[in-house]
This record gives sequence, structure tokens and C-alpha cells, in this order.
Amino acid sequence: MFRRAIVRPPGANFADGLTSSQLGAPDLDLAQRQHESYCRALEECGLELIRLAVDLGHPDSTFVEDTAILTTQSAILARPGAPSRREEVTQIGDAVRKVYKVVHKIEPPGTVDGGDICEAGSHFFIGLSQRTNEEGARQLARLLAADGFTASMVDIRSNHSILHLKSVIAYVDRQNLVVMEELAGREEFSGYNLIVVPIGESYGCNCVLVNGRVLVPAGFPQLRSKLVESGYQPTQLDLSEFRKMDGGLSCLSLRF
Ligand code: CIR
Repeated sequence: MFRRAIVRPPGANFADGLTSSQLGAPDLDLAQRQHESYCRALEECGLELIRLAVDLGHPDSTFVEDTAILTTQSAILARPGAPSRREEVTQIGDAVRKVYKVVHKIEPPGTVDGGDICEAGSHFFIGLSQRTNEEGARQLARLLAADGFTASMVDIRSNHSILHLKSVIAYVDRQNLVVMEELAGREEFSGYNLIVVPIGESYGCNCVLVNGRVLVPAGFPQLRSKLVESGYQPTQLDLSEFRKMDGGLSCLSLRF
């Protein structure tokens, strides 16, 4: 059960952030409206929002999920793999310390992006990616183990089109794992009920379960049908402008 979430709207220089999508420049006005709809959807799931002010110093700072890992036991401040995003953690740290007594952090030379960390009950999948390195993953696994959680690594470095692990998997409770077709055969995921997302709909993999409701990007009908078949009632959200900046649905909030 989540009670709260940290969010931060996109700022005027949102288009200056990192991206490899080649989908064109985002429309700021539309991005702000999509962000507001996203916030409303979280509130409808019962979450109280901690709304941080726009941070013009960091164009990617709307993607708050990359800056921390929040568990039931403690907060772990990330150390983003992209140097341009590292300082985002300072401000998130201030917000996180107001709500968590125990706050750890990933130390150099470790790097971890929150988008690579997929919580699945008491287990955490840690993606080794373009952003999260082995040292960061080891530090995180140790911190999680001290809190009684297990962790395993999922190496996605050979696929350069995948930014973060959670770009391609989502845990939606009841041992159900939404997974991009290309990764469905990985032995790391044996033992889970896989909801396989067909090629062409993989952006939809980045969905989140919030207090019984699955929020899913709009425009992925096959995934939507599979979620319905699995007993979920997906709420679809238009995220076209965030996709242009390589951002997914989960990365727009830190839920705890
Ligand atoms: C970046 O490249 O860091 C941002 N433009 C997008 C980050 C998206 N984060 C995520 O999917 N967890």
C-alpha cells in the first residue's frame, strides 16, 4: 500500500534533457497537462502528493524516480549514471529526509538510477544498464539485504535501446511480471507469471501498480487486453511528451 508520492513538474527547459528517442521536441504545454493528469491519477489511487517546485537547473528533474529508492524500511539516495543528473539527488535528499528517518546513499564510483530498480515484494531486481554499474548494484544489494530484502541482477547492457530495467519490466503483484517479449525467456524471471508485451508495444511495459490499480501508458491495446485478462482494470495515461525525452510512466513519481 502506498500512501504518498513525490512528483516534480517539467520546467521550461524540459526539452534540454537527455534523449535518444528521435521523436521530436516535446510540447511543454502538453507535457505540463499530461503531468497534471498523471498527478490526478495518483491522487485517485489514494496518494497524497508531495509536489516539488520546478527545478530549472536540471531539465530531467521531472523524472524523480531515478534519484532514489524508497522501501518500507529506508530510503537510498541514488547516484545517477548521467553526470548531468547527479545534482538532482541533493534536492530530492532534502525532500526524502523529511519523511524517512533512515537515509542511505550510493557512493562513488557506484552509479544507480532508480529506473533500474524493480521492487517485486520482498525481492528487488537491479538492472545493470547504461546508467547503473556493478559497483552501484552491489552497494544497493548490500543496503537492501541489511533491511531483509533479497536482490538479483538483470544485465541489460547488451541491448543499447533499453535505457532502464523498468523501461521493460514492471511487477504488478501476485507474482505477475509485465515483461518485454525480448526478455521473456530470461531465467531471472522464471517462477513469475509473465505478462508478455509484444514487440511494438514495449513502451507500455513501464506501468505501475498503485493500491490495486494499474496505471499504463495509453496507446498499447494488446498490453491493455492482457492486463484485463489477468484481472486488472488499467487506467490509461497519455505520456507522449515524456516519451520524447525517454521517460516512462513510473519515472514521474517516487511512491512510498
Ligand atoms: C534521462 O535520460 O535520464 C531522462 N531523459 C529520462 C529518464 C527516464 N527515467 C526512467 O525511465 N526511469
